[in-house]
Amino acid sequence: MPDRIVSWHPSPSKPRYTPPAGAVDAHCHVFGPMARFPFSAKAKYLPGDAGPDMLFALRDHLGFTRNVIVQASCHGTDNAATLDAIARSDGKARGVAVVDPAISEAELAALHAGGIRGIRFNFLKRLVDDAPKDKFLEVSRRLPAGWHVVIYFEADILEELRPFMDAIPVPLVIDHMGRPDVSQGPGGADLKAFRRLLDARGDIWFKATCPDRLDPSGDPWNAFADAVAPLVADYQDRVIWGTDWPHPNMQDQVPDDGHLVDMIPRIAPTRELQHKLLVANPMRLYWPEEP
Ligand code: 0GY
Repeated sequence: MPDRIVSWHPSPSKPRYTPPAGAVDAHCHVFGPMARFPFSAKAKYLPGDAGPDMLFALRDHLGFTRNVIVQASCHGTDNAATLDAIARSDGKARGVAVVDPAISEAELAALHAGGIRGIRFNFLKRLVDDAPKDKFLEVSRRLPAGWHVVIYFEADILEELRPFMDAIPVPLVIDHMGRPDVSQGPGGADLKAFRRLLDARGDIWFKATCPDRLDPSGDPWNAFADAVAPLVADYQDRVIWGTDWPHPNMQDQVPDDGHLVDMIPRIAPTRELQHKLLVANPMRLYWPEEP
């Protein structure tokens, strides 16, 4: 068996920034534990165990209250590990599943009962073998009320995906802003194209996440801060934030989660913006029944 990969920081620093009460880490994952929740035979990486106890300890350490757990590709379409983590969260976690597009209505209802509020379509060729747009569209028309679709793609296929995204009949949430080249700056071609996408529909949301993935200049990720702050300001009612812990595939450049939290006031400089980013917006998407 290949070595299992550890892609998270062993002892993240305590952030200097204190999130508002009720803050949501709206993009994170769990891995295993493998003995209970084996990884998919099609997984493109084999991570170490990073289960719910570790996730909730990090949540508390960073000053957050809730998590949105996104099914990672290493678990394929078996959402058992994600559902188990949600079940252990005492109502403080909800999730996004990855499903076989042939999933039945009864199975979707069971996912809803387990705290799932959306499904994820992953278009990264290094992570998944295929991404059948026609089947994705079909299942997106049968989702439980209030669900959304999360899409993960890289900037070079944004235009190609436009007709597909336009046809999805529920709100869209774009992972990591569609991975723009942030070194182009806030007016660069990638972020301009992303703004055109956001302007096309009022129900496209995005995650202002992953300076560690998007900014090769490294911590403290100045290019990310410069490029992303104007986007957060201009689309402040449809942006959410997350750690991306346990940082799949980042084993060569493991970020310090405390430093990731310290990016928040740089991309959302006012308390009002921070409250939207960390509380009001993710609550509308994931806990809409709460006032
Ligand atoms: C992420 C990023 C990655 C991996 C996954 O599902 C996944 O395996 O999401 C990645 O390698 O870019 O969104 O956390």
